[in-house]
Order: sequence, then C-alpha cells, then structure tokens
Amino acid sequence: MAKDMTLLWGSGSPPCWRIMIALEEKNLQGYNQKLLSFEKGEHKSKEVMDINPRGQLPAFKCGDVPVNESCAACFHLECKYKSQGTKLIPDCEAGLAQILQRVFEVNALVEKSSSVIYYNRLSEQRYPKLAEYYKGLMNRPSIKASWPPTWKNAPKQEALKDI
Ligand SMILES: N[C@@H](CCC(=O)N[C@@H](CS)C(=O)NCC(=O)O)C(=O)O
Repeated sequence: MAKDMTLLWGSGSPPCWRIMIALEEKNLQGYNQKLLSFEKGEHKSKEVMDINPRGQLPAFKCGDVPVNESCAACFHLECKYKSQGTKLIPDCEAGLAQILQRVFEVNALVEKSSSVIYYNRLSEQRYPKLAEYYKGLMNRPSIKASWPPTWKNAPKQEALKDI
C-alpha cells in the first residue's frame, strides 16, 4: 500500500512537509522517499522531472498516478484511505466547507502571516490562539516524525516567543 508511493522531497519545504504529515496521519509509513538537495539543483533532475515536469518538490506518485500539488496530494490520500488513520476531512457539511475554505485560503494566509513573522516578530501574547495551535501541532507524532532534517541541529527559532 504505502510501498507503491514515491515522494521526492526537500528539507524545510512546507509543501513537502504537508504531504509527509498527511502520510504519517494516515499511517502510511514505509513509502519510498528520497531527500533531495535544492542547493545542488537536484529538484531539476530527470528523476524529479519524470514525476513533476515543473521541476519542483514535492514530486509525489501514488502507484502510477502523479499528484504533485501538495494540497491535492493530501485530498487524494484522504479519499483513497478514508477509513485509515486520522480522519482529515469531516463528514458533516459544515466541517467539509470549513476544510475547503481553509485549504483554498492558505496561500493568501501564508503570504500575509509570513510578513508578520518576518518583519514584526510574532508574539505569543498578541496571538494566543495561534500560539496554542502551534504548540498543539508541535506535539503531534506526525510533526515529530517528519521534522525537516536540516532544522534538527539548527539553532532553535522561537518564532512565537515574545521577544
Ligand atoms: N504549489 C506547489 C508548490 C511547490 C513548490 O513551490 N516547491 C518549491 C519548494 S517549497 C520548489 O520546488 N522550488 C524550486 C523551484 O521552483 O525551482 C505545492 O504546493 O506542492
């Protein structure tokens, strides 16, 4: 099952990490995976281009089916393994609507929130709900299992610490 999946990924890439977390949450450990280096230009290799002609990571294949867009890959995994692992999409109409809303607004949110994080420094006191959400995520086994290897020994970035 997981063995017929291939994920080519780059450390610290949010879209790659998104798929890795979904795979962990759906108990699909043991998939074929390869960590590639952006620095060495490996995301432009034939190996990647054969799966993702955009020359970007993630390059993800489920059996013979390529699903490179990370949110689409998460939906695909949930549809294919609906009753396995964590339920990622609720059955009720309101829950589904909320998930769709969140997924489709994520790019706009990332753009806005990164400008806050990078230029204003994010304060735990000013954004207590976001801090709570962040801490909840950090404690999930799927996040710990898929933590970007290049961040493991890097100095801790206390993005949410009130400086
Ligand atoms: N929309 C894609 C984004 C993929 C993407 O932008 N990947 C970046 C790494 S985070 C990349 O490969 N950049 C190298 C390039 O574009 O040449 C997704 O969500 O999967």
